Amino acid sequence: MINVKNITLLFVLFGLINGHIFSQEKTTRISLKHGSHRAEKRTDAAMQTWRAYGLGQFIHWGIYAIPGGQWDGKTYNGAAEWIRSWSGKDAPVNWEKTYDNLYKQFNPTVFDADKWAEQAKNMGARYVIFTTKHHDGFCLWPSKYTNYTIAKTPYKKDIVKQVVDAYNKVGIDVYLYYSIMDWHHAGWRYDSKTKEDSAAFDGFKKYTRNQLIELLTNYPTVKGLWFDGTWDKAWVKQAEFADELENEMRTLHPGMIIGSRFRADENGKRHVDTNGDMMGDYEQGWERNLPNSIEDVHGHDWDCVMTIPENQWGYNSNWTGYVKTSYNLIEMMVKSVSLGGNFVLNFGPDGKGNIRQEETDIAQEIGDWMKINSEAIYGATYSDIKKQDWGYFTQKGKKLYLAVFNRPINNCLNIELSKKGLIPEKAYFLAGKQSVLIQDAGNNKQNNRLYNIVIPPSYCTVKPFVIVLEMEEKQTEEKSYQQAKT
Ligand code: JFZ
Repeated sequence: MINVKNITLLFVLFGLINGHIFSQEKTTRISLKHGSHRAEKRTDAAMQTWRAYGLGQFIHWGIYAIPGGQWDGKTYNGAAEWIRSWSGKDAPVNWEKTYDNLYKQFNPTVFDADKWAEQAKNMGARYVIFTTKHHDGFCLWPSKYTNYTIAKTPYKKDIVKQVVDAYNKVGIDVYLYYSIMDWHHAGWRYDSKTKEDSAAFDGFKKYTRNQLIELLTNYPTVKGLWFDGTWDKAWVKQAEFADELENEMRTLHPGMIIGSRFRADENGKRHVDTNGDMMGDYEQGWERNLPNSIEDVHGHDWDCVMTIPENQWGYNSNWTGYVKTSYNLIEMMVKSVSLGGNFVLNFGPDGKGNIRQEETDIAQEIGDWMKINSEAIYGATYSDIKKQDWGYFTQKGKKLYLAVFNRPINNCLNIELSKKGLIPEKAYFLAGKQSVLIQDAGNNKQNNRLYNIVIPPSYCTVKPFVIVLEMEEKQTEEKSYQQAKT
């Protein structure tokens, strides 16, 4: 007799026998109403531009920059822009009465958007992501839909507009950061379980839609939106609403770029939908964290957003813990590009609009490096060549860039070229174009070609550097024949 137990057993056995089938990629696709809009990567010009950026700047600015991680002489242990969420027995109370009035003091008299843009340009950033509204709900543009904006501060002037105009003027593309989660809006809910909750959340949804349409209308030159604060249940349940809103935004603003952190599908799946397809135009999950291999990237476009200190996005007057150096950050940028992604470095200006000295120095040092080596970054991407311990490969057409971070004592940068039909023609430093010896090191067991690119022993530097390897498409038969004769 077939009972439930037997059926279960049958399924288990069937499952074991066919385990390899189930563990492979799903072949049957579920039809989704609110899943990804496309299974393939975008190929349009706007997305090609995005892909070629290499380096971006993030700016977290808002009224959290006033306390800068300190409240009533006490230090908040989390990220400075999260101070309003500080709770527990030692935490100050009544944020509604205190933090939510900080805007009355917001008067960034030294804020100079042109100066920021100039610095970003000098660093080599080709796009900027700017916080219009963070989790605290305060709006840096004069939104029609709330009084909780820059217009009600002593400063009054539209900050988003100044940033957009200044960055556009120096040729940097602007993306607007927008947090869906909003600690200030009366209708925001983490979850909505009751009728009252959903009525309140409906109001919040309208507000969100209005503000997003407002941002795209007010600042038509922006290239896209960078969403955050979308992980809570109440929002995750809004698959239909968010999908419609995405369509509305894309219709209003053709070519715009949105990451994978805006909306969930109808099963609550985020970043990738139930079929495994990415939601949005690129993967937006590399947060202070980098992929280690191309497999980690799953063929997606992606960006990495990175802080200079450990986990501070908004201004914190007191950076503690390990603070990255410019060479750490340059290595992360190169690694990002070598794995086909963009690298976005965060800045947190203070309450007056000043960019702190540590960030200024780092921007300068990255800029100095980029002035010489940006060819290995802009428009360059993943190269299907085996990674070596001395550093990273990036590639643009037939040019390979060898970015050296760990110089070998023997000065030999070994490379292994596999079944490519490409052989190295000439090698030279990106800085100064001084040529570098290419030494043929024979074949290995897999019959791949090995070469040593020999750094002149007299070459002395304390900085990471790049060697260009120009490749030619040539038949390798002749060479292997000659070798066979010896
Ligand atoms: C979020 C914010 O909470 C934070 O304040 C900052 O704005 C940052 C850029 O974004 O923080 C996150 C969001 C997602 C992850 C980690 C931190 N994540 O996916 O690992």
